[in-house]
Amino acid sequence: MRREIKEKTPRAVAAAVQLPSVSDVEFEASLTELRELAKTLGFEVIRTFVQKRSGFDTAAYLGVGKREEIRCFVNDEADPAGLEEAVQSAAPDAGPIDVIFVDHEISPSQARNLEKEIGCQVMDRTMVILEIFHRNARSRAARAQVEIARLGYMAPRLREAAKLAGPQGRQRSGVGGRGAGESHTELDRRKIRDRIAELQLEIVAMEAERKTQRARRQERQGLASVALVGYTNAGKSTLMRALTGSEVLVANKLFATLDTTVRTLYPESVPRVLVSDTVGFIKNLPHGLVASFKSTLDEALDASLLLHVIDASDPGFERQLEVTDKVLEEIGADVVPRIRVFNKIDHVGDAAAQAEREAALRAQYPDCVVMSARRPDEVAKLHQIVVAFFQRDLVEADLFLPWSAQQLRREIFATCEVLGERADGEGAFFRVRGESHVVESLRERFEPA
Ligand SMILES: Nc1nc2c(ncn2[C@@H]2O[C@H](COP(=O)(O)OP(=O)(O)OP(=O)(O)O)[C@@H](O)[C@H]2O)c(=O)[nH]1
Ligand SMILES: [Mg+2]
Repeated sequence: MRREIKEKTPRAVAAAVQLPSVSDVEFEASLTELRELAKTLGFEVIRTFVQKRSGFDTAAYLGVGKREEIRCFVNDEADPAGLEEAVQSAAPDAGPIDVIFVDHEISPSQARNLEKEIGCQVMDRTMVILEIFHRNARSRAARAQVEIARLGYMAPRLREAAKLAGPQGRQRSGVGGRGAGESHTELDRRKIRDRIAELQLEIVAMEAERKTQRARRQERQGLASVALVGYTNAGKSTLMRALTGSEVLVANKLFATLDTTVRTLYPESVPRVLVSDTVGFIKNLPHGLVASFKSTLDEALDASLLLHVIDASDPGFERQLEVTDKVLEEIGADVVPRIRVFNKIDHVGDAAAQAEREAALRAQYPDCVVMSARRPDEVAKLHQIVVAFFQRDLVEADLFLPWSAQQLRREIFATCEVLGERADGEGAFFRVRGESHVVESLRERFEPA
């Protein structure tokens, strides 16, 4: 009885075409990632079908033979060309296949044809990513941005559905406020356009609000800020937690973080450093999402330093590193100083393998940091490196504060490091270290003209 009540994990297969320009390693890494994405959505991928082709099949992405093979597998029929697989699929735990995941963005008509022929739902890479973003979006801004991207993805697919429905899809005029000869789809498309416009207005308003907040924050706390950027699941939020002692969401799934969070580096330093956690990158991020998440990544553009976090234990880390570099370039953040942080070194085999990987990384990327977010001493070292970066430009100076202005004493301690203090009949003398503009503005305010 119990077994029947228990919800079954939906089952799926994955499929991909390998183009001649794509190496085996790259192809495999991308497929592994697709299966990871599917898992994040709660699916169990029980089989992967691959095919080498000079191009995608215009009608249905995969070639005829491969489609037939998948159809047989999904429908549990004997495949004349692959009897062995059919036997395998007839195992007692076999259940229906709910979805076929495709590792490229395919056209609406390719998806429809594939769906009809194989007899189960098709989800392409873009749709999978959109769905994950949709589930994980928390803030109002993130939700609006994801909805825009989803609507943009859906619009041409509705058109496709209408084409298939044929002339019956057309409705007589005047019904339900529809214009003359306007079909359901046209109406839906108009609704989608209106909704997108509405959401865009909302986002503009929210952005304006955020800009003011950000400006206020920077004014209040100075400009020292560092942003954690990098591929999804690299460990950005884990490092954020470790560096700031805060409780941000950490999860072993893709795109756990969709909003930028900002916290103060802890233990606090002079100058105070703000750390922001950002949305993770991925290969072929749907275009709609690149644009809509630009505002989230703007935080990275504002930062004075980027910590580019890379999962050193992932076999595909080099590809992931390139993707992040490319996106940063696209949003114009490639001019921001950057430190490469190779994380999860604890996850690279045994001690010998870790040492070997570390040496290789250091040779290839001078000035990089190799560490594990799970080792407090290594987190402390990263903390030091960040602080040192912001202290590079600090100046030492003497400040004099007359007794009449003692209420400003707190401000000195809040914004500078006080190296020494002595007093005489007139007031107090401070030897301080701080950012030059901070020291200058303190001096202007304290010292009588
Ligand atoms: N072994 C090991 N695991 C780590 C390390 N850092 C993070 N992880 C794990 O990696 C997974 C992903 O970590 P997150 O911090 O959520 O990754 P993220 O980069 O914020 O991911 P998104 O928000 O999805 O972009 C979690 O299961 C972490 O516990 C590390 O140094 N070593
Ligand atoms: Mg995260």
